[in-house]
Amino acid sequence: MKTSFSAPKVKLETPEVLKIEECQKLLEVDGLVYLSLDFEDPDSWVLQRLSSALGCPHPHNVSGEILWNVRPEVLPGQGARSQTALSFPLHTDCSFEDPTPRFIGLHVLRQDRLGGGRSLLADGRKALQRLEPRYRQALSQDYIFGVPEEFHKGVSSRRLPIVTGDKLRYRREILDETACSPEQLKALNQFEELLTDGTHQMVLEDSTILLLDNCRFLHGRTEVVDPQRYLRRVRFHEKR
Ligand SMILES: O=C(O)CCC(=O)C(=O)O
Ligand SMILES: [Fe+2]
Repeated sequence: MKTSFSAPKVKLETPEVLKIEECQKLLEVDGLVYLSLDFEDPDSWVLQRLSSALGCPHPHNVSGEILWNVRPEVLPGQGARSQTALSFPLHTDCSFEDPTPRFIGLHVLRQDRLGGGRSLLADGRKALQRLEPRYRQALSQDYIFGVPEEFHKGVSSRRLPIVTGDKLRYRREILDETACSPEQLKALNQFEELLTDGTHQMVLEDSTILLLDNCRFLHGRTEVVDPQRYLRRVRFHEKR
């Protein structure tokens, strides 16, 4: 695993100037952008504004909430993994939904001050380019994605391809590997190796926002150590 990583950076000096075009371009070309805020934003106003200027926000639940708290407030098994202190292997968000939100954003209200909760990032497109063509073909076939219980909405699994053109969805732990062909399993293993090889660690600092192309970059985190670590998340679709 590579240890340091330099995402394209944008500095916001005031909430009046959100540099939307610059962010849009960076998301399109580089697949990610790391913003630092020179002002207080306790309500994640910037994150909300960015998500609706760059796309269409995707509600997290039936009550239509756009912002989701990511902090260690439940025990493993009692809610969404993002709300536990557990580590999170590389994944794309909502991999089991169709369509998946194209982008995600994370606003850091308080970083883990005890050295945990480090972000893991991997450019899935680069991994796909290095994958043998027959495995790329296998990843374009349907896999069965289990829908985590807390997100069921009446459906417990979906058949979906991991790769569609140059877009991908991925979360290995919810794939039904017993339903995979031997070729599909080999493809998963090679893809995972390439991802691991290209994984970077990044410490997201207080008052920053990370925007990711969720169909290109995979993200994850190491175990959260600081009970006060606090991020807010948005997901959003491309503008139609
Ligand atoms: O806690 C983090 O750094 C990210 C958690 C995560 O993957 C998510 O909220 O989607
Ligand atoms: Fe995630």
